[in-house]
Amino acid sequence: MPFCVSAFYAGTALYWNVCPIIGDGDGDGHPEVYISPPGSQMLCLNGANGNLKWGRDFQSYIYSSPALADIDGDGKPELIIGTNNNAVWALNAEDGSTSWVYALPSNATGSPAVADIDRDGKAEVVIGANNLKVYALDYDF
Ligand SMILES: [Ca+2]
Ligand SMILES: [Ca+2]
Ligand SMILES: [Ca+2]
Repeated sequence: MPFCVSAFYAGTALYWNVCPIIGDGDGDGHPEVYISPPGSQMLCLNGANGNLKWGRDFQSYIYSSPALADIDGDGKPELIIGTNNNAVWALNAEDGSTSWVYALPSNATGSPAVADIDRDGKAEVVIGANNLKVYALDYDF
């Protein structure tokens, strides 16, 4: 069952709403929890005990809930997020290192979705931005 973390200003205005994603990002057969708490960090937690496996600060707000998928076809999942400094990141889900980063013309405030939308056998990353446009990124850019 999906769950999200919401933060509110004093009163009722929504301040932040992010949803973690759970999956086996390092291939050891045990799930990790990937979440960006309010701020600029992405955290990978041990799904069994909540211990931090890795964390990374993007120096920019993350309003984006992450996606976990093998977008380059190497058998290992990438963690995909958008950041408020106009970037879409694909991270090595095992250690948080950068696989690639793509610059958008606007803040990547949406949450990415991954699917093979052109049916070429390779996944695209689709994400909405603050300029009210939706971008589909091909891995082979
Ligand atoms: Ca794991
Ligand atoms: Ca991969
Ligand atoms: Ca495709």
